Amino acid sequence: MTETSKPVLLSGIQPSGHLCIGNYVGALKNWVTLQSSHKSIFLVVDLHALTVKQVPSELRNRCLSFLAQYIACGIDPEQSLMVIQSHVSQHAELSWVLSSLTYMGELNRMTQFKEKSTRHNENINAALFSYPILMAADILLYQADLVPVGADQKQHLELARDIAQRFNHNYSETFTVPQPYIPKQGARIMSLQDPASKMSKSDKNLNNLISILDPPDVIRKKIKRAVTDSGKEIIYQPEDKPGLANLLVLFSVLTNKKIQNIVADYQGKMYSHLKEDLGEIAVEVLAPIQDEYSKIIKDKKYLNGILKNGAEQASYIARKTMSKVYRKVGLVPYPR
Ligand code: AQP
Repeated sequence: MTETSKPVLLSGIQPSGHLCIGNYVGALKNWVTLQSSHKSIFLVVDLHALTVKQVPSELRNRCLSFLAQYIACGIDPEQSLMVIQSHVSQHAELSWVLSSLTYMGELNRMTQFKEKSTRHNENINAALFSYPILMAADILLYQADLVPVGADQKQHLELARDIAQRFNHNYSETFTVPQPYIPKQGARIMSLQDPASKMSKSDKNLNNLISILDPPDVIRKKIKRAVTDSGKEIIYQPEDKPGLANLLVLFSVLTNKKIQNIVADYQGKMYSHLKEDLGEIAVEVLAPIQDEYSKIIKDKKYLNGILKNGAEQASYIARKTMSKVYRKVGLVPYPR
């Protein structure tokens, strides 16, 4: 397959909190698998991060840190574009146009808005509400065919598809209607202390998540302390034993072993055995990533080179899409 005939893959993560094992399993790991068969663009979506309060200097550092973690996890800068969202101004421009095609009722139905406005009830701002429109713009700007995400983003992706179809219907064929790629397993890793909630990278309780950069002892300790039920038997029953089921899912995605085989291996053993082994497995998966990260993060020239190249190539595609969009909706072209 030639570079130009490859389907376009786009995904992004907002630089908030600590990139966690949920993001790794639900998103990053799949980006790495899919990058060679696609023309891939991976975003650090910094404009999205503004929907919750940020400390500016920390946000700035986190953008570079996330980029370095993408590379340490296996994203190849020779193969894929890596872009900071705010470096391509067309994201915000397209978002404005698409907001004129999105209904309040649609945004009102978004469960992430409901969940985040409960979590950040001191700051329920308009951007938090219109976040899915900016996400649609991120995707449609690059005519993405495939968008790998965790299960929590499925609803936003469906909205992006609806908006694309609406635009195409109103103004003629313009946008590719994107397909979601949701992993069969690991699409929703749960919080370690509260297995009824999703593991989230900006959770204030750091015991709820395993950060990609957590030191080995911290990883072991967090898994050891993960909430499970008071039973003894190791079986996979997400309804009755959600904490244990979450650990089994993690075990399975990190080792590529089937859950039923893991359950069989641990017959007659205790939860503590499973937790101990899972702690070692997580350390083994994350240690090489951490080593790589510690080298990359020091090389600001290398990182800036990747960002410059990413912004230039992404802007080229984005300008093409935007001039088409502005023309179709009836705006006057810039005089030449
Ligand atoms: N627990 C999870 N299990 C599997 N996948 C997950 N993702 C997030 N949490 C899990 C996926 O990781 C990507 C990150 O997307 P995002 O940065 O836009 O934020 P999010 O979906 O709101 O993720 P977080 O971790 O919950 O961020 P915070 O706490 O900062 O809001 C997406 O592909 C997501 O599906």
